[in-house]
Amino acid sequence: TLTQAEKAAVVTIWAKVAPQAEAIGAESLERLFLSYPPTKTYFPHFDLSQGSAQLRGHGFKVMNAIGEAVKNIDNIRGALAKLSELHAYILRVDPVNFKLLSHCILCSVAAHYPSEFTPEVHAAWDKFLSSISSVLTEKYR
Ligand code: ZNH
Repeated sequence: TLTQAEKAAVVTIWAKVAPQAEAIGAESLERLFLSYPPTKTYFPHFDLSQGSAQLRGHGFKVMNAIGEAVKNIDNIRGALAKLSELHAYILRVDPVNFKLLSHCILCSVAAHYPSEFTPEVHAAWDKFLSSISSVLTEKYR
């Protein structure tokens, strides 16, 4: 669980990211697909070319879900319950991929907000993304 200071750091950096959610989300997906090509197999029905409408739309949805988790930082499990079921029972995304996407989101945020991205913010955001990944993969069996 996140400390009060970590929660505060997450909320602060999210305030910067939120208005750019679509751009940051799409960039994170581009980084994911370029650095870890096997992840593309989950999106056979998508146009994955840079800046495509589907990439931007999906990037926005992913970042929006992260925004819900920020708003409900004391109850991430409750906030993402539906998404957790979707990923476990329907999409069946291999849990290792959550670490890869989290890393790519971390890189996008760092690249866009270098001066805000202190070691403390880095650590807090990393821990927060891990909590989200745990929630989204906990229903697997
Ligand atoms: Zn996921 C979907 C979020 C991860 C794959 N996703 C999705 C959505 C969301 C999300 C919000 C939408 C839903 C609806 O529509 O209802 N994810 C998310 C998050 C995360 C994730 C937050 C983390 C952080 N995913 C992921 C991964 C993968 C995925 C890692 C692989 C690689 N997803 C996916 C898919 C889908 C989704 C495939 C479906 C898409 C379409 O549209 O089709």
